[in-house]
Amino acid sequence: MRLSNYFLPVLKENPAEAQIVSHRLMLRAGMVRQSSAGIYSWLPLGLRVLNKIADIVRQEQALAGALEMLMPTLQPAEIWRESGRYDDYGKEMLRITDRHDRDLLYGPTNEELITQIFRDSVRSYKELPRNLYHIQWKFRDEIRPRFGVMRGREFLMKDGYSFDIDEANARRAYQKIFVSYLRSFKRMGLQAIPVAADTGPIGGDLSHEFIILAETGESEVFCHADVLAQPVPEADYAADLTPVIDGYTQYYARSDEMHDAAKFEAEVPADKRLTARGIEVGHIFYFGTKYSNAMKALVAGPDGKDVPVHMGSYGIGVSRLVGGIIEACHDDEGIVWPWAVAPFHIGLINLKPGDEATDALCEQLYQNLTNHNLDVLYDDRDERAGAKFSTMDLIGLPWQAVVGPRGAKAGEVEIKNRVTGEKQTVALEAAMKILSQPPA
Ligand code: P5A
Repeated sequence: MRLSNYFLPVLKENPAEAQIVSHRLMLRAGMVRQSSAGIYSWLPLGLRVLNKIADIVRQEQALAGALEMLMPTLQPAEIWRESGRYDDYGKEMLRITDRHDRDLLYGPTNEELITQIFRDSVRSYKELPRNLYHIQWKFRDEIRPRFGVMRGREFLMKDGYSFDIDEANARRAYQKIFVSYLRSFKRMGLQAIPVAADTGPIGGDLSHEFIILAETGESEVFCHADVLAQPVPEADYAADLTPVIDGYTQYYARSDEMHDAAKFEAEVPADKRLTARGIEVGHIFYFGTKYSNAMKALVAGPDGKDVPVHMGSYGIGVSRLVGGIIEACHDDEGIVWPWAVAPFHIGLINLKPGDEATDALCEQLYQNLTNHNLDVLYDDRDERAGAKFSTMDLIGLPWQAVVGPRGAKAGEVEIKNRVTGEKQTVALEAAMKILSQPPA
């Protein structure tokens, strides 16, 4: 992508409304713009990151056997009356009336809608297990939307739903998603801590939140430090996952909502007690037959008798993760993207557009890198070098490749590692090799 054709409205000044670093940097780097409280437009650079995160989620869900679908943002009120949540949900639910006076709502989550689809389509245990998910915008009319995309009113969620014949099978479905979430967050460059959680308005008795550590996080985590040393599991979903899950859940790990100070002190030796702030990036639930009973989602079991299906639901805050990753990955100059979610891998800076040798070397590098499936943002604008450097530092692409007239004559490129700040000057071929790998 040539920056001369791109839409990257960066801000020089810190926006006064942004209280935390990720919000500030997302506005300054031209990733998002607020349209009203807690509702954002995603500009091209921000959307690229959002899509990269969603794609990692998709790949890991596919490995775990979950199927992607797409449900609408607007839902009929009736199904929420059936489950009993229409009134329970209160003011967080945005209610809408259409021209025929029918009650609709902008979905805050999709347990009811997926249960309706399931009950109308599946009749027998032979069609189980199933796990269906979508990545769709949600609306919750939060009293205090804040911290940019971290606590929005409209936000992008991956939400998945599992269907099983009994509790034992449903717990296995839960374990698979537990593993897939650890793997997904790891691929985004994050270490997520699974903590025992409250089920809130979703319901059920088994639940974990996935929390990444960040000073500005809204949650407080109390855990045994050894949770952080657990290995990221393999995607071996045919294996018994209980040992992997036990590896994590054997230790005390809770957020403020469920914290029990006496238990924490009794179970965790003083030198292993970790208390920190964090961001909830995922939340999973096993709630048994809560919705299938209320909404009559029954399947015939092996003995021919109808039984309510056992369900779980699994959420990842896709748009929240964009902010969460920035909280974890930035420095004084700006964002420092992990390779896997970087909007572009390489920022190519032409120090003298119009200079024949410089243009030629830049074009060659741009074409070669692009042909190798690397995402390159080529700053071909007629701008001051200083402004180009600070924009690249701000938007945080993992590599910068700088070409000026002197280097161009010698066929050389200056490469900067955005993570370490380290610079090296190399010939074109060596540059290609270095730039095609994530920086160390
Ligand atoms: C699980 C999937 C649910 O809604 N139903 C379907 C269950 N869980 S949850 O914890 O309420 O939300 C899942 C994740 O969505 C993110 N999230 C938000 N992100 C931005 N702004 C918000 N206001 C917001 N609310 C929830 C969180 O990452 C949460 O873990």
